[in-house]
Amino acid sequence: MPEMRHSVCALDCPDCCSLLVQVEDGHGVKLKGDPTHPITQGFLCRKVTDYLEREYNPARLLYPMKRVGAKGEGRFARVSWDEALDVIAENLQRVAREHGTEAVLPYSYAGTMGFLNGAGMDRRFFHRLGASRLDRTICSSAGMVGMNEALGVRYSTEPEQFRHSKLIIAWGGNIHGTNVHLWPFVQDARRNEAKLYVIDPVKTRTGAVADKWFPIYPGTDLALALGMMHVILGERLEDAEYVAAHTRNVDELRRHVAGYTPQRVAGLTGIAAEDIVSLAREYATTRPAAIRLNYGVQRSERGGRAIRSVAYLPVLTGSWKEVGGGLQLSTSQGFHVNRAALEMPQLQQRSALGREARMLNMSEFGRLLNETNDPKVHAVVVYNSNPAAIAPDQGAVKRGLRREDLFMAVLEQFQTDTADYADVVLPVTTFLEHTDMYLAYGHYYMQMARPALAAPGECKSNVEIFRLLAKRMGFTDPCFDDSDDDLMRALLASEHPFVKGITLEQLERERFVRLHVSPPGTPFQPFANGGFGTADGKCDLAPVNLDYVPPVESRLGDRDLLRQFPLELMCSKNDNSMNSTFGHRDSTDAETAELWMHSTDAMPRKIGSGDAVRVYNSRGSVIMKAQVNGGVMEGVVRAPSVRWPKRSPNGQGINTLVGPRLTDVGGGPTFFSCLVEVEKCGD
Ligand SMILES: Nc1nc2c(c(=O)[nH]1)N[C@H]1C(S)=C(S)[C@@H](COP(=O)(O)OP(=O)(O)OC[C@H]3O[C@@H](n4cnc5c(=O)[nH]c(N)nc54)[C@H](O)[C@@H]3O)O[C@H]1N2
Ligand SMILES: Nc1nc2c(c(=O)[nH]1)N[C@H]1C(S)=C(S)[C@@H](COP(=O)(O)OP(=O)(O)OC[C@H]3O[C@@H](n4cnc5c(=O)[nH]c(N)nc54)[C@H](O)[C@@H]3O)O[C@H]1N2
Ligand code: SF4
Ligand SMILES: [Mo]
Repeated sequence: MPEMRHSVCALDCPDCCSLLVQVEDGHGVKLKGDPTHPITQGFLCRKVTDYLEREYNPARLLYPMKRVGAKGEGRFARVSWDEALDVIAENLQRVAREHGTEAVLPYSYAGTMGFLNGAGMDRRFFHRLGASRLDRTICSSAGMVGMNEALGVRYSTEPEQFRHSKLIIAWGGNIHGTNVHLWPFVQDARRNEAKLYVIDPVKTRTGAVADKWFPIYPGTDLALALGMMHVILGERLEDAEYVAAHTRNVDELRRHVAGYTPQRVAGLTGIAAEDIVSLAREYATTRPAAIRLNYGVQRSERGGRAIRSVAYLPVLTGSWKEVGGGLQLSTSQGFHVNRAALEMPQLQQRSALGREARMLNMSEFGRLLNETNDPKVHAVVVYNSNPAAIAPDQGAVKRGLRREDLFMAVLEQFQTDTADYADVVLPVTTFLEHTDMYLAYGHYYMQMARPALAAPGECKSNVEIFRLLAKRMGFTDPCFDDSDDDLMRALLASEHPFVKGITLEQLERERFVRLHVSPPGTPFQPFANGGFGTADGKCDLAPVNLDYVPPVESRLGDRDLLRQFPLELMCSKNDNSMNSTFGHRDSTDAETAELWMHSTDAMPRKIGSGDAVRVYNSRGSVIMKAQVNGGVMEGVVRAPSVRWPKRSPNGQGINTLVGPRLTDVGGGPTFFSCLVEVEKCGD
């Protein structure tokens, strides 16, 4: 029998799979999905099935290094851990002394979803230092605000319940590509005659196999939801009893949506009026109906309010009463662990200006590096992220990273574009090599994992690195001696009923533990009897700020911009990679070099599949390879993302084209409100 060790996939994916590593002579030879995990169900996505390629890749960073070339050039020399940590500590202390502690900025996101390595010792370290705090908005903050505005709390339908649905709507979500462990439940439902509809400007893998694909103009979901509510409320298809008992202000909403007739909404969304009417009727009368709302919708200028309006739909129809009804955006809020005990915000130091350390928005990284003053950012520590590839307004980001008066340390597994700009690079472990505890944002099982494989070279975990740095900085607080187990126990010390009673021993023994969201064997139905997260438990339907306004960068937006840059760019997720994480792979590089086009847009530009094209707007240009493949609606181009910029012919990545504008609420980036023009290279 081969030895099988357990681990948990730490990538930024809703599925948070439980996995098994087959080990021979201490060497991992194969990864498999854990057959006993109710959501993983024994399989992994392709990118992680191949993860050992990454684990043992000769390009893995194995030793600390310091820069010997120019910033961005990527020339480094090996140094000892002692020297690397000394250089970082000296520079952070120097910056703090000369400019104040707020001149230091951590930059991190979800390279690992683990609590300890994602938001553990690092948070303690930067609080204790008094560094600027980072507002982590890059992915989901607009949607979070939209959900909070609608429901007051962000609980979601469990994936297991989708098998009971009779109508599933993937709304701005590519289930098969980005959330593949929901797919078996969708297929179960379809075997039971459920329909799957997809609302997306792109014919994704999911759209291609759905019962119907509704191509929608980017950034117009708010209009579609208002149009559907027009039909539902106009034809009295709402669940009057549920609405009367558990909502407020439905009459105001009814008056508001009266103006959003199917004809008007058809003009705004590109979906035919009769399709809007039949979609609304079918949604309201098919029981149960579930919406898988994903994050695509909220990466546009009006994205937050769009999420809020979609979240009203299952409230109006009373769909939350049914097993297999409701809506899923994210399950993460169910994980009511004791984050304060882990992150220790009480360590925060007052800044030299006598205030609480300021909060800086990571989606504005370019602006932060180039324009922010009082104090200017003089030191950045990057971990779990690759901002030179993934942050908007890439030109500004890179200009900032080239600043000679900026000190930067990067904790990485691979030599990313960001690492090329570092003064010091520290090699870190992968999730297969360190201990961590995990939430999920696509199910309700908590998990933990011990190292399954030995760390290669001199790699250390983020947790260990921040422990060591704390010592170097002279922080004597005992919390910097906490072991990984201490951190996990702190996290589990929660009084919330969803978590209370779950122990480290139980997680270690059972691998995954369902949160106590409902009694064992019963479905979690957060709003079956109302109970929204508002003061009086009612969902407020008042249509405040719920008028449709087109994104500036869209086909109904700024006329002048549109004349110059008539195509809407969707730089959405690539099916076989994970943001920029697999950018070292040739297969990923090839997939993320493609630009999908509609033949109607390609023809007048004399572009055919395989042609090198220049995609550009006022912010820059990116060289890609055209694919005229019927995968997008007219007027839309798609770039499966995110390619490593340094692998593209002119060194510019797709986010060079994405502007700095933020979403309506939540301060999120607007990756999917981006106008471009395309021309054939050489013309
Ligand atoms: N394979 C793979 N899986 C991933 C990731 C990955 O990079 N690759 N990334 C992970 C991360 S970080 C996240 S946040 C999740 C995100 O998971 P998803 O939200 O499913 O992914 P996105 O590609 O951001 O957006 C989904 C879809 O929204 C569509 N879309 C764009 N604009 C609009 C719009 O205005 N209206 C509508 N209706 N649709 C629109 C896009 O075309 C896209 O197909 O996936 C995670 N899983
Ligand atoms: N054009 C475009 N841009 C996007 C998006 C898009 O759809 N299109 N999506 C946006 C979204 S939703 C998100 S969430 C962000 C994601 O942006 P990021 O969170 O920056 O994600 P990745 O690009 O995957 O980079 C994660 C990095 O963390 C490293 N890493 C992994 N584990 C560890 C660890 O334990 N320690 C350390 N120190 N490093 C580790 C990996 O090697 C990798 O380089 O990108 C955003 N940018
Ligand atoms: S990336 Fe997602 S689907 Fe793939 S193994 Fe990890 S958690 Fe599972
Ligand atoms: Mo994300």
